[in-house]
Amino acid sequence: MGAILKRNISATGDTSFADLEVSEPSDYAAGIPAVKVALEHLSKESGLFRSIKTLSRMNQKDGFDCPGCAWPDPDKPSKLGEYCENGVKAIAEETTFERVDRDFFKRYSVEEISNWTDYEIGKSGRITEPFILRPDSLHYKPVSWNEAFETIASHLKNLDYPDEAIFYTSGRSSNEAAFLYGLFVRAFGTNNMPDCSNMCHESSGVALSETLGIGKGSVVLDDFEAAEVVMIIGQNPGTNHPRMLSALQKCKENGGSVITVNPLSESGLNRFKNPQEVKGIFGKGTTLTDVFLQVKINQDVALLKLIMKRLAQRDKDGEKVFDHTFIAEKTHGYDELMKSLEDFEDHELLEICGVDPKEIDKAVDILATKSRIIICWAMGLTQHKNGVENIKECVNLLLLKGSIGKKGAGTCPVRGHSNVQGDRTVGIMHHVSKPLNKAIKAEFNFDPPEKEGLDTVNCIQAMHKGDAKVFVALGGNFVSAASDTHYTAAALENCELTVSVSTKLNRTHLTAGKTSIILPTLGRTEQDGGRLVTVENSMGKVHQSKGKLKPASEFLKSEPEIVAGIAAAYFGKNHSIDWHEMGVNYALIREKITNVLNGFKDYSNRSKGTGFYLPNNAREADFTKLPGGKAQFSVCSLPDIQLQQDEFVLMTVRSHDQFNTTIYGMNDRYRGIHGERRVVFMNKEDMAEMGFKPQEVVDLVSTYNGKERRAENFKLVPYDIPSKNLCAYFPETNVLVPIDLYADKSNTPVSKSIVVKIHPVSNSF
Ligand SMILES: Nc1nc2c(c(=O)[nH]1)N[C@H]1C(S)=C(S)[C@@H](COP(=O)(O)OP(=O)(O)OC[C@H]3O[C@@H](n4cnc5c(=O)[nH]c(N)nc54)[C@H](O)[C@@H]3O)O[C@H]1N2
Ligand SMILES: Nc1nc2c(c(=O)[nH]1)N[C@H]1C(S)=C(S)[C@@H](COP(=O)(O)OP(=O)(O)OC[C@H]3O[C@@H](n4cnc5c(=O)[nH]c(N)nc54)[C@H](O)[C@@H]3O)O[C@H]1N2
Ligand SMILES: [Mo]
Repeated sequence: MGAILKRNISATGDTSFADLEVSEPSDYAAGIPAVKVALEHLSKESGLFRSIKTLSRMNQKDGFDCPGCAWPDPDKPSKLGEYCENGVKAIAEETTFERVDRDFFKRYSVEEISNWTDYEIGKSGRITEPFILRPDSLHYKPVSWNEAFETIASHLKNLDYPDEAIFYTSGRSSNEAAFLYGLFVRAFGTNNMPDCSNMCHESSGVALSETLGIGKGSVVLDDFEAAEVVMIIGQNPGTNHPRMLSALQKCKENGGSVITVNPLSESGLNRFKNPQEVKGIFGKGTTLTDVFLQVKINQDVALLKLIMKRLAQRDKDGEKVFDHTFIAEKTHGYDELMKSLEDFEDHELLEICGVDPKEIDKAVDILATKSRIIICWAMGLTQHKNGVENIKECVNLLLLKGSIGKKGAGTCPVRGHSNVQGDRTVGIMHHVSKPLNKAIKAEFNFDPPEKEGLDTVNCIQAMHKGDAKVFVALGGNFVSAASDTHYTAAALENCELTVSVSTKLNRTHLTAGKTSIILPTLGRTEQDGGRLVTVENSMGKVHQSKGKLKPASEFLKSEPEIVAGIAAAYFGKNHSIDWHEMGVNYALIREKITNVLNGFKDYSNRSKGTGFYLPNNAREADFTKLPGGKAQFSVCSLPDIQLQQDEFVLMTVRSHDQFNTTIYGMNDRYRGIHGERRVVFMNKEDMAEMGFKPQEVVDLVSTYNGKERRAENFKLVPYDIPSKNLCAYFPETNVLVPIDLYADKSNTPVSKSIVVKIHPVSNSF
């Protein structure tokens, strides 16, 4: 009999709340505190001298791409490079002095580590060599690279069908690593390639492909300087894309207006003190938001419909509000859209969205008279049941104004991971692309599988049922990022083998399959034998990234080497693809990408310096690929949100001190939270009405489809949030997101609209 592992799936840590301090939310972002906090994080993790050297290399032409978010660098970077507080924290995490080595795993069993919080697990440091957890063991043990690759290959060979394996990708992998991985998975014989995008911007991809013919945004960075209006809806750039604030500052300096749509008044969108300018350090900074539309969670469609109705009325009254030339030449479905708007009464829409009518008047005035409009959005729109329609409604507004395919205007889905967009471009997807399959066949002489693969939600269900038995992850922290934590953990533990290619330890390594292997890899910042890789930013520009620091351990391999190692072990020496050579020679991978995909001509050369843009039909206002050769208006319905008297809608968001499941620290400075993450923001009047007290300890309970899901021990914090809405941090609240509740068409879990009840905890004080 083997040893039995008991693993804690969602350790809560100390629940005394002794360190929690609540203050007023900040009324500005960045400034001196941002510089101070950034440097504190970096010098604590990796020493001051090394920190300065690291920063001088970030986002420079010959340096490395920031491993944080996907916001683009300016074409002419400043001497200092361009970085932000949270980019620096991402670097600090990667360049830490702490190590997860043989001694570490000898000292701590998997069970012990699983009782730590995600913060504590992450802080244990960089993984130094491959480790294996065997079925009869309570501890990870060192394993050679060779044995690790052979073990993976033999598990893959033992499967009855290739579709019994799952190959997940997070969004930090380079184009080279992702292409090679996608090639191996297809050669192996499955399209089971879920990725973090499934939980992220999948709704954007679906909505934009159907309406504009490309699943990516249409703007470039310079468009922000030329825009008359930037609308930021369901996105918190002050925390998640801080470098975007400089672009908004330029827009404002050039006379543009910013309209913000959010249930919360996020500090980063109020005022920005640019730490790279003297006036940003000593002055008052720039006011960013001109009009704040405080919408109820997931009632953006009602708000957008109301705005469009009001604009349509003014257009009918003879003001030149809509771009009728553009509508006639470039779009389809205008009449249907106009007619559908008549189904709704203004006062109903107003009540549903909950926004102050005076603020809506201001927004309508701005939108009526301007035509260069950019709409930016992120998870506040995508992670709802109707995520796809949320985005289609934004596209409707842009099309009415002729705001697509011209300077200073367009769509801007702000991407998450630094190369999530590039990974998709080079072939990480569960859908079948016929042209891609054809090109792969022509170049590599094998038939890629033609059956659709499983996305994130579907692959979890398949592992849970036992239909999938091997799970391989190129980066990421699957168990903590995905919905329904306990269900997902059970799904992973049901696998024969789980494999994680990782830089740092995380909970997925602990909720592992019967056998589990951790393959440690180089981070973005680290030297890769003089080689460089390429990445694509949120605006479709591809450029190089070259690590500069000494690797965390001499035993690490790069991601392409690891993928090649698995492929070579699986296919053996005499396969028609020379996997070993591909893992060594990244220029060869780039040549193959050029041969297989459009837009990569002269790839290696053109990615030097500031890089090159990939083709983008929406940017050129070319809709010939769409039905009738036209961009498509959509008729969207209002979401169906039915709440009982004691029910609330909960959105799960990021604090200022985390990158997804990596917890940098315990503060959320801009929202006034210090020393604790287990808090729930709640409307003050709701609190009084329900008889709750500030800082009362409660459980959050969801009862979707009759199944109870509970997140225990949270403190209620009174906050400026619409009535019947709540806000808490992910990943602690992922236990509440039902596995079977996801967006129509995109299957994105509904992490931003979970119906919950609040249960008082008897021992609270
Ligand atoms: N420092 C840092 N940077 C990051 C990340 C990180 O964790 N840390 N994560 C990266 C990733 S992968 C991603 S995808 C992005 C995420 O970037 P964001 O989408 O900005 O991240 P969230 O914290 O999920 O914030 C969602 C915002 O939408 C609002 N919101 C929620 N529901 C609604 C709604 O129904 N309507 C409207 N209008 N607004 C709503 C919330 O109040 C919040 O301001 O950031 C990337 N960058
Ligand atoms: N409730 C709720 N759930 C959510 C969200 C939400 O808003 N609310 N957001 C969703 C979104 S937008 C996303 S994108 C997903 C994120 O899902 P993931 O991408 O799976 O999660 P991350 O936390 O970004 O992954 C962190 C891990 O990646 C590894 N890592 C870091 N750098 C590298 C590298 O360079 N190479 C390799 N191989 N590994 C590396 C480290 O081991 C680290 O522990 O979460 C989703 N889950
Ligand atoms: Mo994301």
